[in-house]
Amino acid sequence: MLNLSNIIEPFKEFIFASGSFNYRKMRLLGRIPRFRKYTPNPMEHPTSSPNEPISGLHPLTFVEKAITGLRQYGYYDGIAVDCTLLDHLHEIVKSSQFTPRDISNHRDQNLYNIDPLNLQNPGGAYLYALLNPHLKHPWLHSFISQSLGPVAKAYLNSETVSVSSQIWASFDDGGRAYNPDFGFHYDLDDYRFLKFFLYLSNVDSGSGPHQVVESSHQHDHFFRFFNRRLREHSRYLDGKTIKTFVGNAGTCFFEDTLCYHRGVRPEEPRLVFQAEFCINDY
Ligand SMILES: O=C(O)CCC(=O)C(=O)O
Repeated sequence: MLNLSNIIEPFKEFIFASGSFNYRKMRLLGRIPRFRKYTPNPMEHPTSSPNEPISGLHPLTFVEKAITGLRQYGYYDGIAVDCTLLDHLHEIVKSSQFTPRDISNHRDQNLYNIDPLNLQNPGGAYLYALLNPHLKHPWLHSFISQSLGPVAKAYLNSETVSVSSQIWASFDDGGRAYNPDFGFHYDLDDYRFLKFFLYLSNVDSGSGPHQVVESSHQHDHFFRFFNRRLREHSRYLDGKTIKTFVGNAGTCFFEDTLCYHRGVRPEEPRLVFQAEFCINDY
């Protein structure tokens, strides 16, 4: 059902959101499939293939399978990463300092250490993040560009992609924290974009697993235009297939987060690495 706040939300964001005019324009027009297709840098025939396939998957098969899964379901999880990658990422976590990121509490300016093998909340926040670790760690940069980049370029149909990355740890918030990402929503980070998630800790149903509404990037475009965030118990979800990603550290997947998705409110700790590919750099 459409109410007034749904109707004005896309336009309110265009007028009042922060960011450049082009960014705000994208946040409005990116809701419309036609604009997502006909944007700058289209490349009809992507040519590159990964130099370092993830865990021995044949590069071309891997890219093709990933693209097919992403187009059809909005995600691809037929991937295994090897222990070396996990160890490297744990080393980064150990040697870095994390910033508290609670949306409702900006007061804490301290930096915190996180032990990836013994996740304990180091402060008073429930969420801590490390932004763009690939800029400080060249091997992570090359893993992203060589192993993940070919999937991104092929899926986004663009030879040039901009990359960002983050690692975040979430902890039990006692049911109190405000975070709109606990509810189903879709992202508007660019006209076309793609995310890769890699769990750095074991994740079960209590650790705030990631969920995605399968194929929701493909359908219901009119509804989607006015409903970037779903209400709790939205009737839109009736009859939809929701995929919940649980698994041991090393579980990973690509996702087009134009699909409705969320991270469930956590009761147990979770540590996640994410890389994001966009076709523009705003
Ligand atoms: O915590 C999660 O799994 C959800 C993250 C999310 O909403 C996003 O990356 O857009």
